[in-house]
Parts: sequence; C-alpha cells; structure tokens
Amino acid sequence: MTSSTNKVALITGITGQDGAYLADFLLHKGYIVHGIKRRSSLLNTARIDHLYHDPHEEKVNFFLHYGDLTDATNLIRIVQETQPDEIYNLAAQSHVQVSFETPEYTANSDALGTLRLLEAIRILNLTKKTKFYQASTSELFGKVLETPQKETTPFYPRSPYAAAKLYAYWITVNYREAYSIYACNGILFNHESPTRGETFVTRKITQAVAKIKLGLQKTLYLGNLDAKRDWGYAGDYVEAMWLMLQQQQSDDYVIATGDTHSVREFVDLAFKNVGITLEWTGAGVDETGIDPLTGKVLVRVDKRYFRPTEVDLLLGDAAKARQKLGWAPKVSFEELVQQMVTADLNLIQQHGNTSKFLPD
Ligand code: NDP
Ligand code: GDR
Repeated sequence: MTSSTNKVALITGITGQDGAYLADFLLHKGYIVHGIKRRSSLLNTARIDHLYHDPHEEKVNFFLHYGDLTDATNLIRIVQETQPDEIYNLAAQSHVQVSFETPEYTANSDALGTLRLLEAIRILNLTKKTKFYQASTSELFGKVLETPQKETTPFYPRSPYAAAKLYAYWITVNYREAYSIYACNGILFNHESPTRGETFVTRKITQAVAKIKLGLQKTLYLGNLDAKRDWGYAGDYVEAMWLMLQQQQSDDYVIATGDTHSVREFVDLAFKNVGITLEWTGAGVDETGIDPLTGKVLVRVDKRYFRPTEVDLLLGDAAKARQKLGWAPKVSFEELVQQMVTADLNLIQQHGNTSKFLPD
C-alpha cells in the first residue's frame, strides 16, 4: 500500500461496520485517524478495540472523541481540534425498518447531521483544506425506475431513512457547488461482512444458520424473501470511499457489484454452507423452508418484518467508478456468504449464544 503519512482523517460512525473497516484501511495508509463515538451505557467499541492504543503511549495515531451528529457545537469543536484533511461521514441511524419507527430522529441524525458537518467546514474556514465524503446509499433509488441503477438514475426514496439520505445527498452537492468544497457522495449498494450489524438481514441469516447448526436455535423468522439486493463486501467498499477523495475533482459515484440476489437465495446458500439444502413450500406469509432430511421447519415468514414500503430490486452499475477510480469489487457473493457463515460458527463456538433478543 502507498503511504499518505501525516494526513488526518475524521470518521463519524467509527464504531459501525464501515467505520471500523475504513479506520483500519486508513491507518495502514499512514493516516492519523480521529473517530467520533457516542456515549453508551455499555461499551460499543468492539469493532475497533484492536485499533486502539493507550493515548499515553508514543506514536499513537488513532484517537476517539465523544460526539453526536445531532450536536452541532460538539461537531464544530471536534473539527476545529482535529483540523482534518478528510472527513468521512458514516454516522447514521442506518436501519431502514427502524426509520419507520423513529422518522424524526433519523432525519435529525442522517439529514441534518450531514448539514452540521458541512457547516462546520464552512464556519471554520476549512473549505479549501477539508475534503468531505458522504455515505449515500442505493436506498435513494428506492422504487425501481431503471435497472441497473447508476449515477443518472432518478431517485425515489421509499422510507424515512432514504428520504433523510436524499437531503444529505443534495446538501452535499449544494455545498460543493456553492462553496467549492471537495465533497463526494458515495452511492453505495448493500455491503456486508462478519461484523455487519446483527439486525440486517444477511447477518441475521448467517447468525441463525450457525445457531441452528449448533442446536442453539430452532427457526429463523424473516420478512420479505423476494426482495433482491446487490450485496458486496464492506472491505472492498471502504477502499472506494478513500479513492473518491484522492481525485483531481470531487464527484458522485455508484459502488456496487453488478450482481443481484433475493433474500431467499441468500438463505439457501447460507444453509448449504452448513450442509443443509432447504426445500421451500407454501407461498407469501405461509412460505417455509424445510430441512428434507429431518422434516424440520427451519425458516418461516413473519409479517412483522415486512416494511410499509419496500425496495424490491437493487442492482448497481459501477462503470463510472471502474473507469475513473480504477475500483472493482474483489469478493464474490458466494465468498461473502461463506465468510459470514464461517465467522458466525467460530464466534458462537468460542463465545456461546450471547444474543437474548430476536433481531429485526
Ligand atoms: P452501522 O449501523 O454499522 O454504523 C452506524 C454508525 O453510526 C455507528 O458507529 C453508530 O454509532 C453511528 N451513529 C448512529 N447515530 C449516530 C449519531 N446520532 N451520532 C453519531 N454517531 C451515530 O452502519 P454501516 O457501517 O453499515 O454504514 C455506514 C454508513 O453508510 C451509514 O451512514 C449507512 O447509512 C451508510 N450506508 C451503508 C450501507 C451498507 O450496506 N452497510 C450501504 C449504503 C450506505 P453506535 O455504534 O453508537 O450505534
Ligand atoms: P436494507 O438492508 O434495508 O437494504 O438497508 P436489510 O438487510 O435491513 O434488508 C434487506 C432486505 O431484506 C428484507 N428482509 C429483512 N430485513 C431485515 N433487516 N430483517 C428481516 O428479518 C428481513 N426479512 C427480509 C428487507 O425487507 C429488505 O428488502 C441496508 C442498510 O445498510 C442501509 O443503511 C443501506 O443504506 C442500504 O442497505 C443500502
């Protein structure tokens, strides 16, 4: 890897899946990395503990600051103190289903939080120095108007989350045009990993498959099995975020694999990884996945996991990123599923069944 020694990056959402992968990636490139974490009653730094060093040690290049995207003065102070060359805004209430239950909070953190950071850059006269990355999303495309979806595909958000991210997308474009800030939207399609949050469908599936295999869970309850997603690997996608900030000019890019699969296909493959070939019977809310060798029902549909408005099909075209950034995904769908199932089997064998609540 090339070294970018002494560059300073500030990552919001550093305790999340992408924040942890990106922090690791930037530290390997020689960056000094500052991250914003929220105060919580239980420690929430499991994904980045391996990167952390006692700040009293010498040559420490990783620092954490308490903060929140809903707190403008706090964000201004952290940006002032850290004087970042690059800000990666990854913090968000990122769960689509949860955004229907907490729409106002989702708008505050995901939409206005982005504005607060851009304003911090402007207020502190950092418009020439600080480059800005916004974690935009394929959820912006929402209702299917065109496939594959690319930078020019019209947006049609289908959730409070997507509507909040739409504001964040456009305010990023506006600050780029109004104040000449180097600001990029990475329109990333779904990306997963062994450290994906446990309530997103991929991790919910791989964790359940591991538990069922080890006799710790009987049934996996899911919502819409027909939804199709373009699933990639988070480790590949954080490289694209960085590449976007290393160009001559700022721009917006779709990041995707160009391959799409249904939730049902993900379930099938995950079970195959532990030697179970599911048979599906019934339809709609009565559909079940059965292990033909034992006759046990391993998958059931529960309509409480259905969303008021669904995004049926996501399939991205990352040709622009391939041409201009030289970016391409490395991990295939099959490798991703295998990696996640294996990781969950290992985790549960080492630590036992730690989850008490059913994930969403
Ligand atoms: P996660 O849910 O794993 O992480 C979200 C992070 O944001 C966590 O660190 C969380 O902190 C933090 N956070 C949430 N609310 C606030 C707040 N009000 N103030 C400060 N921090 C906050 O998401 P991912 O890592 O998967 O995604 C990163 C970003 O990329 C998000 O913005 C997401 O919307 C977007 N995105 C993700 C895609 C994906 O497939 N993963 C695809 C496209 C876009 P805590 O740990 O305390 O909860
Ligand atoms: P998504 O991811 O909404 O695409 O947003 P999620 O994994 O939550 O859902 C994907 C699809 O699976 C269907 N589904 C279920 N989803 C969950 N969570 N739980 C279930 O039990 C279940 N059953 C079926 C959903 O209906 C949906 O169609 C993710 C997030 O990371 C966003 O932050 C990001 O912007 C987008 O990806 C791109």
